[in-house]
Amino acid sequence: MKLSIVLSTQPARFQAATFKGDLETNLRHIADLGYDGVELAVRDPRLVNCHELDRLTRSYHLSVPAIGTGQAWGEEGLSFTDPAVEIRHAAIERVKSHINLATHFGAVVIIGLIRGIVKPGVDSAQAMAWLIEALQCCCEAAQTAGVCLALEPINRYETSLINTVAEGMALIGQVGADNFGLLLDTFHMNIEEPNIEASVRSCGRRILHFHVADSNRWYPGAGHLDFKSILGTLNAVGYRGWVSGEFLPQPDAETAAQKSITYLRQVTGATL
Ligand code: LER
Ligand code: MN
Repeated sequence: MKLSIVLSTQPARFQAATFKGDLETNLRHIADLGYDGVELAVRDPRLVNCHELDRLTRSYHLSVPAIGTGQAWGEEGLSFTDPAVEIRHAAIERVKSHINLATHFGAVVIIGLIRGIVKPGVDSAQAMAWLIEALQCCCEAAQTAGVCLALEPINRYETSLINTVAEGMALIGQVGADNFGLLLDTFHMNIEEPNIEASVRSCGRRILHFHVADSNRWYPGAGHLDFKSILGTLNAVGYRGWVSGEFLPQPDAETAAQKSITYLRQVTGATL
C-alpha cells in the first residue's frame, strides 16, 4: 500500500489539508515519517514553481500521486456550476492548468468542490448539465495530456451535487470518458454510505484515488471506522493506487501524520 498525505502549496481555509506552511520543511517531515508520496492541494498552478516542486519532491524521494483543485472554489469561488458563465469558464480553464501541472508528476487531478453547489435560483437539472459539460471538456483535455480525473463524492453538508458513490458511478456513465473515475474519501463515505465496504466494491476499477480520515476527520485510528476491513476490501477489488491521508492537523500535523502511518501499517500488516 502506497501512502501519501495532503499538503497545501498555498495558505488555505480548508482545515483538513494536513500540512500547510513552509513547503520544504513539510516535505522533509513527510519523507522522514516514511510516506511514499505527497498529494498537492494547489489553488492556482500559476502560483507554484513547477520545476522547483519537481526538484524538491524528487530530492525527498516523494511521488506526487494527485493534485487537488478544491481551493480554487474555497478561496476564489470558481465552480463548474456557477450561474455566471464567466465563472464556469474560469473553473474549466483552471482545471486545465491543473491537468498541465499533473503531467509533470504523472498525477491524477481531483475534482472535489470545484464542481460547485446548486446555487440559489439554479435548477438542479441545469447544474447537472453544466457539470457534465464541464467534465467532458476537462476529460478531453486530460485525455490528450495522458491524465485521469477523479471526482470525489462529498457529503451533503458541503455540496448537494454528487454525495454518494452511486451518484458518482451514474455520473461516470453520463460523462462517458475512459479517463474519468472516482476518488473515495472515508470521511464522506461514513456520512453518506450505508455500508462503506459495499460501496467500495460497487466502484471497483473506477476507483482512481483514495482519501483516509477517521469518522471525526482526525487521523485513522482516532475515530470508529474499521480501516482493516475498508482497506482489505479496497485491496480485494484490485485497487493498487494510493491511500492518501486527508485529515485535521490535530493535535498537530506531524503527530497526526505519524499516528496515521503507524496505525495504517499496523492494521494492514505486511499483506497490503
Ligand atoms: C476534499 O478532498 C474533501 O474531502 C472535501 O471535504 C473538501 O471540502
Ligand atoms: Mn477528500
